[in-house]
Amino acid sequence: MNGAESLILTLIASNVEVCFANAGTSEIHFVLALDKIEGMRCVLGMAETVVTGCADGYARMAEKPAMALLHCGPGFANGIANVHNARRANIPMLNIVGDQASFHRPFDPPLAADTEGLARAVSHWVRTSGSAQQVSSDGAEAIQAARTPPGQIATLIVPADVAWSEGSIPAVPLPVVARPRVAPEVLRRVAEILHTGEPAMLLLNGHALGEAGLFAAHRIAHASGAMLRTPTQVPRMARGRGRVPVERVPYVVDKALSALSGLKHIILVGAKPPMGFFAYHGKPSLMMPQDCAITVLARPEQDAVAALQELADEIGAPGAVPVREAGLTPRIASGRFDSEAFGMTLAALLPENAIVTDDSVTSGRSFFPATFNAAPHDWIQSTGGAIGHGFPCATGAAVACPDRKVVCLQADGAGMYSLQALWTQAREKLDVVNVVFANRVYKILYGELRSTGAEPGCASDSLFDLGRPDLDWVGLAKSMGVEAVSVETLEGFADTFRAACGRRGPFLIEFRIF
Ligand SMILES: Cc1ncc(C[n+]2csc(CCOP(=O)(O)OP(=O)(O)O)c2C)c(N)n1
Repeated sequence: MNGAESLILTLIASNVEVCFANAGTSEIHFVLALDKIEGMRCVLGMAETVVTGCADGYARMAEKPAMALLHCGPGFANGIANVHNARRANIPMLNIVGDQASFHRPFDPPLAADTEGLARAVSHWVRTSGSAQQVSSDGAEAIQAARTPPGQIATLIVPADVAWSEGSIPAVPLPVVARPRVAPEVLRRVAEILHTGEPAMLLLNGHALGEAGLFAAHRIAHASGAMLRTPTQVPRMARGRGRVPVERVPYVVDKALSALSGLKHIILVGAKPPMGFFAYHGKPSLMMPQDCAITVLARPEQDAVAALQELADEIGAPGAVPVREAGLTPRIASGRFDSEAFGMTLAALLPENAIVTDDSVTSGRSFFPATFNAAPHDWIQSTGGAIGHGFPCATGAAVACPDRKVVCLQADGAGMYSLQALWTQAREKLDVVNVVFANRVYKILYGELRSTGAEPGCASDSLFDLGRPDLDWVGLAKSMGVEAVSVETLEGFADTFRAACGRRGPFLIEFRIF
């Protein structure tokens, strides 16, 4: 068999079941291998940022990598923003990048690029496979690297002659590395801090945001009085009625400083210290009191859930602590769009066990507290700040979880980066309700500009206003095979969303909020 075939067989044996792809000539032998070998679902993304965003959303929900098949350096480069988002969320990602045949590369053909250099910038593990004999074991190592906690980006570059050469055999899958445990002395040290009674906060991230981790953290908070928070954006969080409601550290520096004022200790549980997204003149980078100490309970790759459970036992927290309702009561609101009112309306209508992908930028600022009491669901955000994550992430999540309704909350400017994902949703008949917040501006950037004390001028209006011509989201969606409706009020949204949730398949609601 050839290198491409042995690699595909190795991936299938390693439980990689889906290939999100945008292939070219250098990947033709992979496509031929996929034609010949059963066991891999192939999904086309009509832009590489869709392919990598789908692979990210899939892995967040399936908790294992898909294969992202990309074309040469430029194809990989097109997908980098969403590889970056996956890297920032510690998501397992496996990129297979086809490239120039090794004997052809010295002629410097048009698509030759520093593919390794591009890959290295965003990957934890990079290799260019040297031969057909080697490529399957390279693949097994790449999967193992991707699945190494907390989740890594592995990029395997395969020259075309490595893919087409004969004499290869599949490799044996490699074991998945377990999360290392937190040392008992670290648990004791954190327990001592909590026993002092000084104001403390547990900052939770990664797999600590699953139901078990949140519940253990809740026990600790109950017994010690410590506050619980997540970072400003969450990679995936179990939320809704019966789950522990935990607020995020606010995005705006002054609001974060006020929310965390008075703290003497921040205990990191798979999280980084609370830094601002950006620096602002005269404001601190770390959004916490100057005399607050930082202690690490669990690094991102460690078993934070076990650490939280052991810490709860160590401080004598009761095993069963009722979860109190927090946040707002779900209800269908009426009138024009308002972030909080929309959140309450969504909370009233969100189907049980839904997956929410949130790339809603300024429109979504109040969604979190407003949806604590929705039906149980998972909430996914981009933690890398590269916008254009929502549509593809929702698409990949829907491939991973065909029995769950996916709700994609998408700002319009960010949505334009990767709207081709709608076509993939239609092609694959995925069960996604997309909600586009059409304010027809880059609102956040107007806000950043005004916060300097300036008023927008001609240049800022040219750069931050999305009108002239106006985007027609209903037309865009329909042209890609997705049914769509435009609404202007919360009651209109509620009716349309309810109907969209009552049917299967992709749907788009343009919420006009200009
Ligand atoms: C890949 C990438 N490019 C550019 C930016 C800079 N940026 C941040 S927010 C934003 C505009 C967001 O506008 P929109 O999605 O319409 O949301 P709104 O601010 O209107 O709520 C831009 C261009 C970014 N964060 N990521």
